Amino acid sequence: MSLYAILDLGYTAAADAERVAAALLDGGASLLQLRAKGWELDQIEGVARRVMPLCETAGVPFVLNDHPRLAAKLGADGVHIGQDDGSLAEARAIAGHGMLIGRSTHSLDQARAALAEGFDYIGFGPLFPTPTKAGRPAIGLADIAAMEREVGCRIPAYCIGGIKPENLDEVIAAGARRIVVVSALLCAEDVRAATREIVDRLPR
Ligand code: TZP
Ligand code: MG
Repeated sequence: MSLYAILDLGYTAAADAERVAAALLDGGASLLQLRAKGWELDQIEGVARRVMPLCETAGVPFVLNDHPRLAAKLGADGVHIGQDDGSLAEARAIAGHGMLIGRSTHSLDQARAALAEGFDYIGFGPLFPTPTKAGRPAIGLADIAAMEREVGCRIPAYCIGGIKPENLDEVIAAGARRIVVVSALLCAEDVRAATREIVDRLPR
């Protein structure tokens, strides 16, 4: 089981990006995304250029949220797009072949559709209400098992949204095999220790 960490500039100051990314990587994250909602492209580029070498050294893919063109310019390993960010074909035409392209999904039907379209991986959630995506209804845990059977066995599927140490066992028991954790890591006093604690609790 693996942990996908998101360095979200809504939580982490740009000046702290390298320190926090290093802590997430050192804690055992297997994938790292830079998420910077509402930030100017040149600011995002600056942060990405500081974080990417850390990912490269750690051997962890670097994924950029939302911006296929910038992901291509940076030579990122991946780009992540939402339901309203156009088709895979459009993103692929911009990002090029060889780049991982992930899709946010918020239901079993959307997860099935992302698999059929050919996305490299999906996010599935939010499982629980979360301040990181305020206003987005929680989908609960009931569909995780079916999603894993139909989609997660074909492409990596990362359960996301409100996952924290207190509910991790419940999420795993519901059938999740990969998870994303954002605020529970970025708001921790010791980001490396919080990351390590979650990674160590994931079944091998
Ligand atoms: N997509 C669905 S839920 C979510 C995103 C980006 C936020 C997850 O953040 P947190 O803080 O782990 O709930
Ligand atoms: Mg998006």
